[in-house]
Amino acid sequence: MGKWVAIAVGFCRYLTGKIPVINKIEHLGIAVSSIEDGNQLFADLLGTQPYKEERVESEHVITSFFQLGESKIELLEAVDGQGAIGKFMEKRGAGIHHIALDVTDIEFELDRLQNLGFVLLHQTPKPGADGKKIAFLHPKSTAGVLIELCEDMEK
Ligand code: CMX
Repeated sequence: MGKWVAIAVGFCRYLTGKIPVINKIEHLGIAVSSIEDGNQLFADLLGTQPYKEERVESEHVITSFFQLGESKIELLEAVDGQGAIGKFMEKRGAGIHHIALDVTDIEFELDRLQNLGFVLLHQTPKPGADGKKIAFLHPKSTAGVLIELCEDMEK
């Protein structure tokens, strides 16, 4: 089954001229109990200040971002218990929450990964923090690691 799906996907790619492009780890998402304390901790650790702080209402979080070479670290504080971060903090406490991969064409990657058997948490991308279109894969289909795909909306 997997082999035939891969062949079919390869054939579609040949027809459409599209190839999967996953560019880099865009950021690591780290859940913290307080964005203020997290900012202080990571500013000390990295020797640099966060370049932005942003509230994302749809995700029930306040986020901050540190640039780290080509990648970033995103800190996430839950503003209430309703979102994914609130639930994660309640269950596991602070720690690495997700790995975000920068992709060139998020719709294409979602299609490709679903065809390969990965479980999508979002069929279509939605607006996320830091000017990105985002969508997640279920950690049960990615070795227990929550994966976010993101595409720069400002490119
Ligand atoms: N990494 C790895 N596993 C995770 C996880 C994470 N971040 N969050 C939850 N899980 C695991 C749980 O441990 C649990 O495993 P078990 O069944 O073995 O106990 C399973 O997934 C189900 O977890 P849950 O606590 O019952 O939580 P839900 O099913 O309600 O939701 C998830 C889990 C991943 C589907 C949900 O968090 C989600 O949809 N996430 C995507 C959106 C998101 O994370 N937004 C926050 C970031 C926003 C941003 O970056 O701006």
